Amino acid sequence: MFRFKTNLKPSDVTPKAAWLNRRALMTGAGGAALAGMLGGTARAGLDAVPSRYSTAAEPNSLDDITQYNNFYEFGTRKTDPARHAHALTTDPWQVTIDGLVDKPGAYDFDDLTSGVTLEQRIYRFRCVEAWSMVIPWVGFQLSDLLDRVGVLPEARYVAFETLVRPEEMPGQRTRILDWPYTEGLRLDEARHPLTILATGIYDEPMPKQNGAPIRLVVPWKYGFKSIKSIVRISLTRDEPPCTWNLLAPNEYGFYSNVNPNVDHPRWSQASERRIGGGLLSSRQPTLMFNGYADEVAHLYAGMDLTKHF
Ligand SMILES: Nc1nc2c(c(=O)[nH]1)N[C@H]1C(S)=C(S)[C@@H](COP(=O)(O)O)O[C@H]1N2
Ligand SMILES: [Mo]
Repeated sequence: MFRFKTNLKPSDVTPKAAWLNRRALMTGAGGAALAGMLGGTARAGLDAVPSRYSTAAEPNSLDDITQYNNFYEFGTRKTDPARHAHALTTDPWQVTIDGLVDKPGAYDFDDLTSGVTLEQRIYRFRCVEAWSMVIPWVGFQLSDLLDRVGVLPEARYVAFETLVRPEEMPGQRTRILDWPYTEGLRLDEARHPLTILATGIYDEPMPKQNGAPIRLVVPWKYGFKSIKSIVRISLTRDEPPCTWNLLAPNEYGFYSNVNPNVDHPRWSQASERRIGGGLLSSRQPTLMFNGYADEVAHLYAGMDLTKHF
């Protein structure tokens, strides 16, 4: 059985309904008084206040988040991952960390996650296809892991690889992509506090269709940078190969920062469709760096973002 190790008390990450109710309560008039009356429950709720990096935007439902996915290892339709990912074996799971590090090795998932503080990070998530969601990830900063394995001074990039297991991943029995799916970040992007390795959503271990047991989340970049089901992390001197960038470099840049002013060659990036049932579904303007400009714009100071898209 897959075991989910967390340092959070169960009360810290609550199911959506309870969390939303509590938040409404806390922000409503008289919320403080009510919270006092509710005693233990309300106290636990205070512990669950989103981290300073969380958005106040309304999270999507677990249904939205787990039924509309991109995970080409399981097929190219949005419904394929939910249909096929249950077959993926995620325990045991090892992540090889190699390249320019002090402590290379094959690390068990449990070793990677034991002793780390898991946080709830409610992030906007913007796919390059111009749809978006708000997702309450559970995870830890990639920088914590980099510190633990010790990055050598020559390292300038971090490369990531997804599992290759065609027996369990039907999409990998086709040549739609060149497997393994790979991605990469500049080291300063990888070390940025917004960059996390996520191991859950809401209070659940990572659903398989979302990249169990561990995936990257870089909220200011288009979704394809947030590589799923990671089995290798390498510290490199040179810019690593990235699946979509190699496939169509004029369409998908190495950086792929969300940018409403730089259109995809085949569609506008100025706005996005927020996934959500019924009336919640809406068209909205896309924000520079997906709304994280205050935190990350300095990483790209002086760069021509139309050239380094
Ligand atoms: N290994 C792997 N990682 C991947 C993908 C993929 O096909 N394979 N798709 C990417 C794309 S295009 C997006 S938008 C997000 C979708 O994440 P979600 O399904 O959890 O919303 O995963 C990204 N990570
Ligand atoms: Mo995407």
